[in-house]
Amino acid sequence: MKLCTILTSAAALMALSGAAVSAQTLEEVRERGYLNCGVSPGVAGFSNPDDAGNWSGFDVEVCRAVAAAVLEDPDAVRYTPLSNTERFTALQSGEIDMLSRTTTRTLNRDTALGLNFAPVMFYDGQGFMVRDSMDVDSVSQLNGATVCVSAGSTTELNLADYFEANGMTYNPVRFDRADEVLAAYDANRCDVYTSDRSGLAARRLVMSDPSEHVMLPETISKEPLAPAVRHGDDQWFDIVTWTVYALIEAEEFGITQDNIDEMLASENPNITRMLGGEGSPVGEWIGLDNQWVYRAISSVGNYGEIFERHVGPDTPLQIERGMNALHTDGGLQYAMPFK
Ligand SMILES: N[C@@H](CCC(=O)N[C@@H](CS)C(=O)NCC(=O)O)C(=O)O
Repeated sequence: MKLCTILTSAAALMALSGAAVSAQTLEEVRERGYLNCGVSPGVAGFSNPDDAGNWSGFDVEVCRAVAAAVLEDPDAVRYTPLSNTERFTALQSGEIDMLSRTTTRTLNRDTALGLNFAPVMFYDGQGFMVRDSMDVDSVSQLNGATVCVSAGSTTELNLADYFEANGMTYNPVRFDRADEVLAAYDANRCDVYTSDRSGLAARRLVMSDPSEHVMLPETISKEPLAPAVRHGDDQWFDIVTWTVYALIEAEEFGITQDNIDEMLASENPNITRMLGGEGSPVGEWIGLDNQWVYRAISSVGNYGEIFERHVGPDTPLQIERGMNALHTDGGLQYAMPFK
């Protein structure tokens, strides 16, 4: 049996028992007084602790928005840094209440691993980074290359599929932790570093000399990155799902962290209903108070604000909105209606 099959079967067993761990996540979180959120262990722009241990980033904002919605306090979160290989068992075993961590939604994870995925926060794809000095400008020139890759990721499988499909060979150098992958590539142990394009942009920032490395043009996969919860708790799944939609819907309506109080008096009933204005059913429907959407948005801003603050063109990551633009701007971000 291949190693990945063994890992998948073990995780599937955990998933079956995990579903019974808690169908009452909301109650547990309330009693505990804080949310347990699983994140990446230090990826610039996505989830990074500062010297005082305060976490920030695009993925962290989702945890904060959920904590604001359910606990009335965006700071009521404990962050658990998890590697690619640790993340699913942490969720299945109940160690964390949700995972917000550059995690791709796939069939295997959504079914056999016992997870439910909230809406996609970041549409990404797998890319390749090489040294400029290699004088390579396409993946097609990488036949026989040594490739640094993170274990337990979609990256590993995409890499194998792509090279096989194109009749090329490669030597994989795998590590459990992404910082080991980065260190090995930075130390010249591999010709190539492959990961989600956003992850490569983040990792390049902390290389010894970022200017030495270039991203190849090919994107070889779809990596829809989404928060996840475990199977078996529909209400909790609804809360995380609709908190993400609230952030996107807020951008669609032009509701920002700054203008949200003026928006409460909007003439548009769709806006006042969503923000919990008089007679709004949004709290009753989801099992929270009526201000849960208001608190999520006022705590972290709308989707576009979060994007610009952590990963957008004016940040060190310099990522364009691209597929992550609103559907009205030609992108894929589209919130379901709050009615
Ligand atoms: N999206 C892919 C790849 C995830 C991934 O490798 N993310 C990197 C981004 S650089 C990460 O979080 N690394 C942190 C770590 O594993 O320590 C998946 O879900 O398998």
